[in-house]
Amino acid sequence: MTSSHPSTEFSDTISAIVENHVMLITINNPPVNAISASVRQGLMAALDQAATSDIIQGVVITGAGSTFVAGADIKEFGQPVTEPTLPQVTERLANFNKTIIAAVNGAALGGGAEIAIACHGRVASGKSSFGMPEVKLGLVPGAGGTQRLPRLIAADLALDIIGTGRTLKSTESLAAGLIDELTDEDNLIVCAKNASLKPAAKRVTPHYDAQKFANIKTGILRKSRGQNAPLKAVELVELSQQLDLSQGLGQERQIFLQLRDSDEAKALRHVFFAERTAKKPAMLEGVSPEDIKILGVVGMGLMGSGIIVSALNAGYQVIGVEQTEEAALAGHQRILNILEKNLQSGRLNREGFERQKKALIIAGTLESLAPADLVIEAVFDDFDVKAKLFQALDQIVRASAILATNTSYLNPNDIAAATIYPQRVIGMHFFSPAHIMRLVEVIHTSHSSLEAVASGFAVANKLKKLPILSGVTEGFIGNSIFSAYRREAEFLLEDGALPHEIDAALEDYGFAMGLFAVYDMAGLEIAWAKRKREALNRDPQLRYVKIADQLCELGRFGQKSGLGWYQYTQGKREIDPVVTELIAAARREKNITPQSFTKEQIQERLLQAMQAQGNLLLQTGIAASASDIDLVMINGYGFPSHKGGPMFASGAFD
Ligand code: 3H9
Repeated sequence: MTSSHPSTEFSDTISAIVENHVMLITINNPPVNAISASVRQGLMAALDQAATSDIIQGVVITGAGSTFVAGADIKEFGQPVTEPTLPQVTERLANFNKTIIAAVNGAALGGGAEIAIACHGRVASGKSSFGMPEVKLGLVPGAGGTQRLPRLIAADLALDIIGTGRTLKSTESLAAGLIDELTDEDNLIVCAKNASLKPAAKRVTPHYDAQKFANIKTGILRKSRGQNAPLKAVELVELSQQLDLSQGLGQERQIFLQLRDSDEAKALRHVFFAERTAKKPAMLEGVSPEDIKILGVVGMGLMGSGIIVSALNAGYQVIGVEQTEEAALAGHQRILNILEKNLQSGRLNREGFERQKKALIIAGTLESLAPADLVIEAVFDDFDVKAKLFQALDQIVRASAILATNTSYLNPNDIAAATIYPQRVIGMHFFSPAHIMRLVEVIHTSHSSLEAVASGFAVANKLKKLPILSGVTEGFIGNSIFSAYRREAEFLLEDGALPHEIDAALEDYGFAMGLFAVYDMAGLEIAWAKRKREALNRDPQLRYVKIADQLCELGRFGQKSGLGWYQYTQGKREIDPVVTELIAAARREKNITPQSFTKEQIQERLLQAMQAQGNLLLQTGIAASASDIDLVMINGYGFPSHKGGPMFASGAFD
């Protein structure tokens, strides 16, 4: 005989229905069922009823929609803590007097994963995933995750999940022992209900591989670069092996609360919301993008090949064009090599690999681009070359197809003006290697139609990139700020700092590598050629530092020539007295008395230079928001995300 009661609302986000002695609690807090105060209160109220009811023998918790629970409500983090807290909720779940099963219907992240592992068992559908991404927000799991996960699955894997913030697919979760049963979506609730009517399984903490644990720890510490949260995550997982559960939970709470109010967490929260805001630019509100199915890419060098790989990954049909057979062969091979690598690493399965190979057509003539809906050019950065190419495409592709230039420094307004339909020309400035780097600056020229811009934006989104809108100015958002930063670093050289001091200050701030070391790695000759081209138009009144030119004149092109801003002995970077003397001579020539700078002073000057340029871009409408500028510098130029970006770090959001 079945018995059923009507659904009860325990809060505006929690409802429950009792059927056949099982209470099914549904968390319904769109869009991602984040754990707000209302979710916590509702859960506790539902549990109160389940605890005392004679009818209820088991409890199932699930999420409405396609997510289980995406974690604590990040919007509540700046505010005072209200009870019941999430640790109180998970503690109640773990110690509940009736079996509680999580029916994991989608992503269980952060506090969502903590709710799931506090339950006595987990049944999940193929759409589920598990992760504790708190370190990416400058936090550690704060509702038992650091203590319960290493007791549920091998501690080395728990450390990996907590310390890196990576997400496990359902099959990986099953293999790890994180879930007990994987089932069809349609059977999820029935299976969970059945499980809830059985006594909770007795669990033994699984063994783990101490060597693996040590290796994972080393990897996390190496990558943390000035961030505190990953170090604390490691510390807490280690403590889970030393303390009893309640002591461990006490430590976790203390550390979580300290981190929650840290500058690192504030900065990373800013980045989190900046990314979500960037997805919906005000300029494109209500504008429908064109339906793009076939992408053309002209130029299959490093950049073009990377763009093609991203497009194939996103499921586009791609036509790649190169002028010579040799270049086409080389480009094709480069693309195949990347696909092979993706296949070997498991990022791509055999079926996907074959599908992607088939979706690519390589052609030797522009005429083959006739069916393309959007053509991206990635040819030599020269105005005549690009203008002629677009003029030729005007005669080939249909009038509504979009033409995107990948230029870094040319003026896309001029390129557009050289074509028959300038309104369909936009910029899509990819960063190299384009199949890896997330950032794409989508450039609206003074001629671009909003539909063309929206289409470029939508394509970049589909490529799983981070598109940021930019107006037209020299270097767009990123290179324009980078130039200001580079210029200031060179002023600092003349004013008294040495390359290794500036680099040390930057690395201390959180950059993976200092500016001068990066220059040496990338090679100095391309920027030198650009400076020589610009020399005629340079305002002689402006301060100009010629040390970089002098290095190139001496044949010091960076690491590959063994000499650059540093000298390299067997690949090892060392201070070079020749460079120190060049700098001293530059100071003497300008009568500059060198000062000594602390690393904080160096950081401050560089930050201020970036911020001043950022403000200029905002005033002129080139950048839509300060948070867009932050995202560009973090995702394209190595600015440490845990500092929030140059605008955030210099107080633009205080
Ligand atoms: C935590 O759990 C701490 C605990 O250990 C301890 C506590 C004591 N809160 O990304 P989308 C919003 S820390 C509030 O575009 P998708 C988001 O802002 C948390 N809001 O969708 C956006 O809003 P809007 C650990 C959130 O499908 C909308 O949802 N958890 C939260 O590409 C859609 O988001 C995480 O770090 C949240 N937790 O991706 C997970 N999450 O439409 C963070 C999302 O107004 N979330 N929103 O702009 C994610 O990774 C992705 O959002 C997810 C969906 C994969 C869930």
